[in-house]
Amino acid sequence: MLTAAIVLHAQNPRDQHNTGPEAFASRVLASDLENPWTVLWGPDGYLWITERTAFRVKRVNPADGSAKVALALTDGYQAVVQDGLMGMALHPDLLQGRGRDYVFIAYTYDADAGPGLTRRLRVRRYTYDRSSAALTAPTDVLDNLPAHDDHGGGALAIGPDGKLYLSRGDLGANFLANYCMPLRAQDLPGARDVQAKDWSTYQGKVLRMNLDGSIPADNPSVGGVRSHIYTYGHRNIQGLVFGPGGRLYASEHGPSSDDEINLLAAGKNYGWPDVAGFNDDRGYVYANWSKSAPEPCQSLTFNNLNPPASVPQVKESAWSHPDFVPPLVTLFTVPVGQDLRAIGNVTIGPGGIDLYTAPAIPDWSQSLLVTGMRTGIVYRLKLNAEGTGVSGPPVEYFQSADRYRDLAISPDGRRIFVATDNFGTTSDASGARTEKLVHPGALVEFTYGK
Ligand SMILES: [Ca+2]
Ligand SMILES: [Ca+2]
Ligand SMILES: [Ca+2]
Repeated sequence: MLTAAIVLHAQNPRDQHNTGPEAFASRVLASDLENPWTVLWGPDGYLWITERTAFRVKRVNPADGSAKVALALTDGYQAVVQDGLMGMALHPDLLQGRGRDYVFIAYTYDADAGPGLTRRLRVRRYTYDRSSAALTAPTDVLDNLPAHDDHGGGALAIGPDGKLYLSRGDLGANFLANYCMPLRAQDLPGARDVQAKDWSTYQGKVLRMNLDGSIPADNPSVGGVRSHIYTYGHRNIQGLVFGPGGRLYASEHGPSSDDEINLLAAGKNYGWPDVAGFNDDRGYVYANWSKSAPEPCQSLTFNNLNPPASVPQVKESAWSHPDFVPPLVTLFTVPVGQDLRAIGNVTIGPGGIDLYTAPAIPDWSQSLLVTGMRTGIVYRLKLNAEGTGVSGPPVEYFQSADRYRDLAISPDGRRIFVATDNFGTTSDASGARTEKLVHPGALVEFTYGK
């Protein structure tokens, strides 16, 4: 039996490690952060961090870890693990003396002024005031975006086209406590919805907006309607980064398998929930709990991998769409002939994504770096020359019993800063599940060549 158990363990691709050879020194730069979510290297040479649960934007000095609070938001609402102050994007003109010292944030709030709760997400612009080192002059960009208690997306990026990109998750529909909530990642707005500013279909999407929140004239027409929707069919994207040629890469959570790295293209369909990862019938079948019949969904007990017969199930290969785009890579897909129920989840829990462009580390230039929250690993994925694919398997770095949430890279490419969750589940060095985090709520610095 022992031999069989070892074989099964080895079949989980998440536990078949491919560790990079480079040496790094590490130190904890800051250890008092409250659920950091986004970390960016700013034009002032500081690390700009959002604290999800504290609703703060902090600027951390990379020399000594000292922090200054640039913003303490007072009108947010946060209650669960996928809401609060999440995404942040720095305008490329920030601190360039061009009068556009803009910082954009995405956060959840309660749209019900009374005792009721109406969860929504808002994108807001601030202007950074250098003399007071504070974010001032709040201006709402786009609000009333659907939000819920799970799968909140929330990644924000500004493109070389001067547009804002925002990920919205599927709100956790058709899953766990929300198993009877219809999953709307494939739903698209009609012209009248857009006219009425009804954004209720903006779940499971990536949105593209002008800096004032309006719909860009060159947004794709999806299903015959132009809206904020840039791409759709997403489960939960928590990382966005632009690469050469204006290419936009996303890190997306899969269900029990098939976390994805996607190259986003206007108007395309990324498959969820009909397909997870590639259209390969491996480890995933779309079970639509809200359509259970004749037993109503509410009468059922949720079981992700064993839905009862009343729940309609559709194989991936029974679905096709002309605009479907498969991921560049998955982390990971269930091996051929293997059953997810036997090997366990093969997901990494992808958080943030960044692009390494410096020459400092040989062979690293034009690599995507992705954080694994569930594995405590940073994965490096080398892009091909065109940036349209990934060459070779992911290479692993920095393994620690930590939930690596997001990362930033110093401009010289010698230092990588990784922000960690304060609580949750990850893996220890043996791959075993643990909730004992080594560096909760921290910013850990890894310096190359030491
Ligand atoms: Ca309220
Ligand atoms: Ca997909
Ligand atoms: Ca699949």
